[in-house]
Amino acid sequence: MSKGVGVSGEGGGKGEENKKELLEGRRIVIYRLIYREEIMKRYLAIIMAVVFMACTSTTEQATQKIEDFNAYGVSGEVADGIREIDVEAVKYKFNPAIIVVNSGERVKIRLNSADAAHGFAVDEIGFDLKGEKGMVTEKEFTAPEPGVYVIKCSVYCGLGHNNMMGTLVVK
Ligand SMILES: [Cu+2]
Repeated sequence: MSKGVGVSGEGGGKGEENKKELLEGRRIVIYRLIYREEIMKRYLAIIMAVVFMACTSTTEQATQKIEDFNAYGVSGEVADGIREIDVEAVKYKFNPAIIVVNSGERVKIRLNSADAAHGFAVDEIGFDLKGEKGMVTEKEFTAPEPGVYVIKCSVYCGLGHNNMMGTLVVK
């Protein structure tokens, strides 16, 4: 009888130990989860910092001043009140890469997509002229407020596509 009690007592002790072990184990699991979360947070912070830096670098590019282009004359020729500008698009650049117009005037872009399908887009003013390989396409817009605007290729044309950019200077 007493032996039995002893055994059951022992058993109870083991049970307690098991419980402790279980609790320890749970605590370790929780610590690991927290630790993992900390690492994830750190990764997230790093990713956000990189994205932020990438964003600020692109804005820097767009915040060039009109004065930086004083040496450039107005592009193209005016015919019937419309400034017509010929632009050639070839992997991976626009020629000319810098286009200068006067604010408020009507502008026609004639895009020669020489070697592949390209596009000529100025996102800030919602302008997008797409071109097919070996073809000339044209589209007009009214030159916006004076400023420096980014021209981008708007048709995927290969590995250098994302770097195919030009500058629209509105004086
Ligand atoms: Cu492209």
